[in-house]
Amino acid sequence: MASARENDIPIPGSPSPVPPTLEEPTAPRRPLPPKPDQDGPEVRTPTGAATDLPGGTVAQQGAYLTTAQGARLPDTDHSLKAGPRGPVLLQDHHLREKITHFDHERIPERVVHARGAAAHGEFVANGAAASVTKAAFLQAGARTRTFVRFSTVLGSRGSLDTARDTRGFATKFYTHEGVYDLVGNNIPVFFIQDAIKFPDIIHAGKPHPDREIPQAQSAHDTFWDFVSLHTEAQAHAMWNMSDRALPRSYRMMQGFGVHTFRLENEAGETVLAKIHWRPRLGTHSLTWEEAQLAGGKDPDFHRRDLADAIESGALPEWDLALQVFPDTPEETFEGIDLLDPTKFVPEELAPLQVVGTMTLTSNPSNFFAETEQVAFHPGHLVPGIDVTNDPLLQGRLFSYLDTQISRLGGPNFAQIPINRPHADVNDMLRDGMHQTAVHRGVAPYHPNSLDGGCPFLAGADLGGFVEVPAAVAESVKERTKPASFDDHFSQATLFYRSLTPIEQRHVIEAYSFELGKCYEQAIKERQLAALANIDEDLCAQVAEALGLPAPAPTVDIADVEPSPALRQVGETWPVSGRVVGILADESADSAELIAVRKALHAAGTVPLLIAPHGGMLHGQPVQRSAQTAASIELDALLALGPSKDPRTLRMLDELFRHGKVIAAAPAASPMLEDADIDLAAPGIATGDAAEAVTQLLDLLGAHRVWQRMELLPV
Ligand code: HDD
Repeated sequence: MASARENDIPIPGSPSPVPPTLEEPTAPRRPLPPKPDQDGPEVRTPTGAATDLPGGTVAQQGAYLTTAQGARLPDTDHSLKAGPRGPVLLQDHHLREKITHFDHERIPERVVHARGAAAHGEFVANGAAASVTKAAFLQAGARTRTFVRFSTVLGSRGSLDTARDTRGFATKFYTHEGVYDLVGNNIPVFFIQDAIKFPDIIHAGKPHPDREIPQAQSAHDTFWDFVSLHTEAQAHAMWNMSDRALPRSYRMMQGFGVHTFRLENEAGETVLAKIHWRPRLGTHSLTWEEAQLAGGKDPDFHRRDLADAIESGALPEWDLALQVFPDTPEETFEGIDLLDPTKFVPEELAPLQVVGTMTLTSNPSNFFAETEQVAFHPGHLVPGIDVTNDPLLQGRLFSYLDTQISRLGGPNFAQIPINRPHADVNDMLRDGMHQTAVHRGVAPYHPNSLDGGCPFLAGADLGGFVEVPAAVAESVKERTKPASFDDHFSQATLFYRSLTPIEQRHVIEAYSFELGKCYEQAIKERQLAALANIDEDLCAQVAEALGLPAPAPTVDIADVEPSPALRQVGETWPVSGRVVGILADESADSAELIAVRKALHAAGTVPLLIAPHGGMLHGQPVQRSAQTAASIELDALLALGPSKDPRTLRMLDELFRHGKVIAAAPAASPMLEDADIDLAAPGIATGDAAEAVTQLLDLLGAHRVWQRMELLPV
């Protein structure tokens, strides 16, 4: 190639057109192998043998940078130009490949549940479910790999974690009978009774289409317009106004399959069942102020919490439990229509029977490959678990498959490593966008003789999924619903009246806030009219906050038997994984500092050392400085030393108002006084450091100092 162009007009001082010398690559280093428990599911051929298809589990091979075609590259920082100051050449294949791929890096976010976080885990069955279902993964001792994705519903992929919202709790069980997906929420009831209304409720909850605000919130006119007009949404809205919509952590959330499912055992007997996840750490929430602070200070609050807890070894655990009902033709239990997804069955009426435990054991290696590309579907079922005619569930059976086709770019999303079954796959689905399997044979049709009749059909005796032959009542085709679906208020009343006074106060504040953010008077009045049919006192208090008259009920308010199991206050729970700040400065006694840190570790909590500056304090690594510490990430604080930093005093004030345990060694007491904290208030532990730690751990079990919160003004 000619390097000098003889006819060029010389430009004084121009650099020589000789290409820059390429630097040697740094010492080759093999990419880190994935952790053993983070491997993608194995790739299986039709005969069941693991293949070595490229791209299965490890995306990077070799130590050198290559093109997508495997050609090694000497430079990826300079595009190919006609001279150092010349235009870029179209022939630069590497530039075009790199930019083109980048241009297409994003896929459409999920239309709902776009923001989420996930982890790998394992489920171990205790065998208690064997009498009601033949599902292999629920038989005694069965161990099954899982992948769980938690999510908010309304916000976009980059929105905050701590929005007031329902949370998704979707679990993929990689069973040897095929994938089973339990695609649930942290609230056991749903907004609507028929899937045909799903686009409506979601359009109402999403940001307004003109300005695309507000993001990830229900405190706006369209949401309350829909909910107040469409009273079947009142029960779910009530849960959303409660602390349930502000989980402290994904690790401290219940999960519900919501619908009633039909289970079948080996003998062909069936029962109806609701499926629950119960967190071993208890069900805990943020306060509304904490949630709002976290939204600004740490929008990744829940994502970080989950990943950090797993990384620190505080592995989250849930028991899987069933509520079992007789499979009667009426499909009701104690007067509750089991096909109505706006209704739940109180635990006092149908106790939860634990059938196994799931532990989340590792974080994803790559967010996009796993958390973003995982595809759940309530129709991914295994023998022993079948659907019912719940009209919401029936519509979901269509929607989830359909949505993956646009979200994941075609019908072959089951071949993406995170979605691959851990069972032999031998389907007759062929070709299509992103086909990565190399199918053999000539006869992907049934019956065939050319491939020896393969693949063969399997009846129930060979582990085939055979739908339960549930009776279908003879009827006429009509767009309607059963009369039992008409009760829209009684379960909202049941939920509200089951709460403790402090939880009820939070509900009143939440309605007042949300409706206070609406502009339309008519919407506020209509929602007050709905509240009047739920609980008159609730309605009166919200009306007062809005400065509106409280309407009278238009129906007889249900006479309910409260369900104490719905309360989040009043019990004690393990403190494992709880975050305890240790506030100290140079004046701290180093032996004491080490001792309290050890004691907090030993109790299973995660201590965070907060010092005036970063770096080290008495040989201990400092995790937060006065500048980076935030009250929202602490479940409790142990103050060993004084501070006059206004940011620390503000943090103390927030901790106090949010009902967090505060323990203070003698040297820290004056600081508490500076922050106007009453040392005699409930949940303030004093004494020497060792004594303060003991008291702190004891108080932490209740999650918050509820007595203090009850005393504080609203
Ligand atoms: Fe849904 C996602 C839970 C009703 C349509 N849904 C989605 C996710 C969860 C739920 C947890 C996120 C899964 C993930 O992490 O990838 N959805 C529920 C529950 C419902 C429910 C518990 C009621 C009991 N959903 C529902 C209806 C429809 C949908 C009635 C449509 C008719 N849901 C979808 C969807 C999504 C989805 C559009 C978006 C992304 C996806 O499916 O994979 O198909």
